[in-house]
Order: sequence, then structure tokens, then C-alpha cells
Amino acid sequence: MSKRAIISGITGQDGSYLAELLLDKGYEVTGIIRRASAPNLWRIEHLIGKVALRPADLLDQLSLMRVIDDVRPTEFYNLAAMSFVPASWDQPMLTGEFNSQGVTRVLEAIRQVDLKVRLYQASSSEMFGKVREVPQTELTPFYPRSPYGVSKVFGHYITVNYRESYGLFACSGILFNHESPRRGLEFVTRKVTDGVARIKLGLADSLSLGNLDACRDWGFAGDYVRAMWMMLQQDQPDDYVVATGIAHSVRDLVDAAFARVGLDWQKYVRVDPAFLRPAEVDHLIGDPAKARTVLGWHANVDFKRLIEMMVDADLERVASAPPARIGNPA
Ligand code: NAP
Ligand code: G4F
Repeated sequence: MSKRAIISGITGQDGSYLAELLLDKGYEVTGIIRRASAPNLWRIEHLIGKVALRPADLLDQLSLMRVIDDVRPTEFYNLAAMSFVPASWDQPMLTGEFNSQGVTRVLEAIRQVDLKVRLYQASSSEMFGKVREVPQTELTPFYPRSPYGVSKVFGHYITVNYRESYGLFACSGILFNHESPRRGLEFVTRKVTDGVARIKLGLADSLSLGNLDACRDWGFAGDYVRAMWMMLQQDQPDDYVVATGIAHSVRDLVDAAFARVGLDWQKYVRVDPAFLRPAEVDHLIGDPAKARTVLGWHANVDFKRLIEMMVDADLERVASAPPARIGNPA
């Protein structure tokens, strides 16, 4: 009998890659989508007809219970979240509803309907914030620096708590930044690669950014969803850091992206204080030793290849898009 998985957040970057991976492995995949006034399926258009889509929302307990009861999944991947850090200062309470209580609702739904469902919870390196040690491991204390980071700490510990209280097979992946051509345009990697494509094609003459000194451990989303699946195939539930172990600054990112199209970034990039954050996470670098040893996971795509892949995809998309549709191809 084929395995059944539910993915919350299937319309997001990670959800789309995870759906592809699970379909390849023979899973029946159901994606949770929330109602929007306009279609928001551009990342999974190629999967329509291969995945089932069901309406539910992290804000609505009964909708989660109903979908679990109907589908009876073997695995539930909770990827849905308000994931953009700056927006969490604008809407801290809603961020908590999605990323903290939303996780509790998923856990409760599983507990009430079928305790055997295995759960993956999308925890984040943003929880390390003002880092207490370098590199960060599963044992590094958290010091979140944004409402988003705080909300994810709650989501992380409530998952641990349900594992310890009720014996739920629940794993948290503490994933460091991971990117792809499907990344939202507001995140710095995609903002830069999209900006480079527009400048190269003569559609823009500058790119405004915030803190160029911030460092992140950037990997490829396609590699990271593999780690999510691996966690749920183990004999015991546990938490894992997923990272490349190599950090780069935003300045390195800009340099690599402009170099891909033969331009000198210093002629185009402006620093705009509007993109600085009330509190910054200066430097994240993860130690993926446990994921490597226990899961056998490793990243296939390095930073340079990732940025080249994203620049190339944005060049192609911007060059072929009619003017009104330049942006996310929704
Ligand atoms: P993303 O592209 O922003 O996708 C977020 C998804 O969550 C979207 O499908 C969105 O649906 C859905 N969603 C938001 N609120 C919802 C709600 N109330 N009910 C149901 N669905 C809701 O994020 P991502 O980059 O794929 O990240 C996936 C998860 O990993 C998130 O939890 C994120 O916080 C976490 N994470 C990401 C990274 C990273 O570097 N990408 C690193 C660590 C952790 P709509 O399409 O309707 O908006
Ligand atoms: O790309 P970012 O917006 O990602 P951030 O804040 O690290 O969060 C992402 O990774 C987390 C994992 O650590 C996830 F949990 C979270 O959901 C999300 O996927 O910003 C990266 C860095 C920051 O230090 C920011 O200050 O880039 C710096 N930056 C500089 N200029 C900018 C900009 N970020 C954005 N978004 N836009 C800029 O213009």
C-alpha cells in the first residue's frame, strides 16, 4: 500500500519541492491550501492532477482535524507559516497565531484523530538569533531576535512537548536558510537575483538593499526537503540541524550574482535604511554533523551553484515575461 502524506504550505517554496520528492517516491500527496481571492498555485501548476488539494487553515482547528480524518495520512509535513521575518514586526500577533498556535492546532488534530501520524515541524535557524555558540548545533541555546523567531521557538518546543507527553512521532528540522528559483521575491537571495536579471536586461538601473554585512548559511531547497523526509523514516523521532556548514555575507551574495552576468555590483547596489531591521541576526552558520551521521544527509548544491541557478532562472523568466507579468509568475 502506498504511503500517504499531507503537506501544509504546499503552495510555498518548500512545499512544492517536497511534493515532487514524495510523488517520486510513490506517495499519495494531499496539499492543504487556504482560500485566496486569486489563484496562488504558480509553484505547483505542474503538479495539478498529481496531488490532491484540500482547503484548510492553520487558524481553523476543525479544518485540520477534518482533513487528517479524511486522508488518514502516514506522514504530515507542517510547512505552513508566516515565513517573512520583517512582516513579523508588522503583525506579531498573527505571526504567533500561525507559527505558534498553528503548530499546536496541528499537534492537537493529530492527537485527537490518529496518534500514529508522523509529523515534521518546520523549525528555523532564526531561533538561534543572537547566537550563543558558533557553529550552531541541536544543543545550542535559542536567542530569537524577531517575533518570527520567538514564534518558531514556541512551535519547536510544543512539538518536543507533544513527543514527550503523548509519544507522538514528531521531528523538528532546524533548517538554515534555503533558496531556489521558487523563493519568494521579498527574500534577499531572490530579490538580488531578480534585480540582477532586470538590470542586465535594461529594465532597472539599481538595486536597494539593507544590511550587506549579515551572514547566512545558504543552501538549496531541493536538498533540504530530502532531509525532512529522511527524518520521518527513522526508527526514533528526533530534531536535526540542516545546513551546509558554510556562511556567506549578503555582500558575497551580491558579488556572486552580479558576477554571473559580468557586472560590477558596486555600480548598481544602494543601501537603503528602510530595509534594516529593528533587531538583526548577524551571523548564522550551522553544524549538520548529526544529520550527516544519523540520516546520511548532505547538501548537493553549493552556494556558487545555487546563486548561478537562481540568476539563470530569473534571466530566463524576466526575458520571456510580458511586462505586466514581471514578478512572481502567479
Ligand atoms: P513560504 O514559501 O513562505 O511558504 C509558506 C506556506 O505557508 C505557503 O504555502 C502559505 O500559503 C502557507 N500558509 C501560510 N499561512 C497559512 C495558514 N494560516 N494556513 C495554511 N497555510 C498557510 O515558506 P518556505 O520557504 O517554503 O518555508 C516553509 C517552512 O519552513 C515555513 O514554516 C518556514 O517558516 C520554515 N523555514 C523556512 C526556511 C527557508 O530558508 N526557506 C528556513 C527555516 C524554516 P499561501 O500560498 O496561501 O500564502
Ligand atoms: O532573506 P532574508 O529575508 O531571510 P531571513 O531573515 O534570514 O529568514 C529566512 O531564513 C530563516 C532561517 O534562518 C527562515 F526561518 C525564514 O522563514 C526565512 O526563510 O534575509 C537574510 C538577511 C538578513 O540578515 C537581512 O537583514 O539578508 C539581509 N538583507 C539585506 N538586505 C535583506 C535585505 N533581506 C531582505 N529580505 N531584503 C533586503 O533588501
